[in-house]
Amino acid sequence: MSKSSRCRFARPIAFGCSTSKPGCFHFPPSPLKKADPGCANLVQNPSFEAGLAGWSATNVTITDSNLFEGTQEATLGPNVASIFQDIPLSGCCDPLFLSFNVFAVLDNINSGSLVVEILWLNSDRETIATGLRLFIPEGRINNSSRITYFAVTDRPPSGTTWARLQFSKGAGALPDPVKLDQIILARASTSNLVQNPGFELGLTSWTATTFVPDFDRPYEGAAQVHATDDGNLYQDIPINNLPAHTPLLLSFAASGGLTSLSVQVLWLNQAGSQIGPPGIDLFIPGDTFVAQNNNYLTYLDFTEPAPAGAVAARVLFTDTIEKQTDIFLDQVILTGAKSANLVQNPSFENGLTGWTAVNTTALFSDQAYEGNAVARVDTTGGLIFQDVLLPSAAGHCFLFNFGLRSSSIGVDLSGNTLAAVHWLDSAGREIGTGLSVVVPSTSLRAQWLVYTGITEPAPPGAAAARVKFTRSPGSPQVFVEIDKVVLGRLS
Ligand SMILES: [Ca+2]
Ligand SMILES: [Ca+2]
Ligand SMILES: [Ca+2]
Repeated sequence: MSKSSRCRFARPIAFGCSTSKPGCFHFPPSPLKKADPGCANLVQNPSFEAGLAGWSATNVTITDSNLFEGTQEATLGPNVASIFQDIPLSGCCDPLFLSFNVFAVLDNINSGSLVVEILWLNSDRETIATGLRLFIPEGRINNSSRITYFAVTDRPPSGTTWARLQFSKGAGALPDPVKLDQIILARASTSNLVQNPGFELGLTSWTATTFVPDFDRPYEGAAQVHATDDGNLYQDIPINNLPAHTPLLLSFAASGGLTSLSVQVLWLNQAGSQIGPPGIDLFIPGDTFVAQNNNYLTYLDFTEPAPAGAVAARVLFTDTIEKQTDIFLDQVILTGAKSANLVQNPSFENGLTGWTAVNTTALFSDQAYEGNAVARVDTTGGLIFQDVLLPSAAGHCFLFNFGLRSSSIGVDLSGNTLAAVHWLDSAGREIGTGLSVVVPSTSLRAQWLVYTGITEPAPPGAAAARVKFTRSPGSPQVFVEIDKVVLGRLS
């Protein structure tokens, strides 16, 4: 047995255990260990539903107040704290896509900073390179709204057999604990194609009117961009080194006042002219940003496959100031992907077309997560689902993403919402569950929450995915809204 294959069965439960080989931790396979993680979520116990099993943690406890997903979450701190997990990588060297959700305890006034790292390790569990180092400045994680982060690593160097995913928290103003939940790490098709994606080099590689660099508590790093007037910001990103007709994944973070934002991915030909309709065309109303209490809201979507002749993708942000306010942007991600968003009428802009609903209506909203309409589930409970055709799905994993909020403020309860992806055979019969996301009643604060998951590989015979949301009754008058449902292939 080779060194690397022996190490791949090790578990990073604790340091200092007996080991026959320095640096290589020999533990029996844990019940949490997946046989071959493949394209699925590579993180073991990613939502802390089994406490800290699979994680190595210092000053981290498991808590259950104001949850994001499931019944438990990790709370880092007070003061400094860290948590990490070593993840075996079967087959080198795809970049990895990362997502996680952070929040502060209710009486938190200023959390410490958070550093999120992905380190590439060799078979002896020695660090050979850094794949990602994301810095979230002190005070950005607060109790006014949750943030779902997205990031993509570099391509790991050859010899990488493990990825170490690590969160380290600095001390803030007490009480300063940071809550962490719903961690996703999955294979991506490419690393981030955007140059200077987090504006750490100001406007280098970008073309901007009115947007200027800004350094006040960004989403990540030490810089963001800021506009106080109508304007736009764009970057043209070569895609002619990708296979023809490649779809792309776009993500970004935005915050601001009463300022609406249009976000497009446009296809450019060799002459630099736009061809075909936009690959992505999103609209975020100004009132939506206001409702987030000046904290960042993140987005993720897939383009249609690039049209013939496309050599570049232009990522274009256009802001419209509705009153004398402003807008901030940070962390723009564009990677190759393997499908468009497969959901029909994903943002309810065409009412409930394509969806089957009970006690759920589509309606116009000034505070839609995206566009001008949302699906609203009644206070008595209700459901909505769509069967999404999946061409050649078997063995592939799908990224699932949606925005959800309730009208609840304070202690009013919204009921539980269960979101899931079920596999269907060609006769429309359910043949398995790909993913289940539990949105607990207590997690909702009248703001948009961004949920993301990765399904398990689709089983043989899977011809469609049933994307469904089911909500139990909450307090009278408290409804739940769902918007912009995404199901597509990262890799
Ligand atoms: Ca959880
Ligand atoms: Ca930044
Ligand atoms: Ca919408």
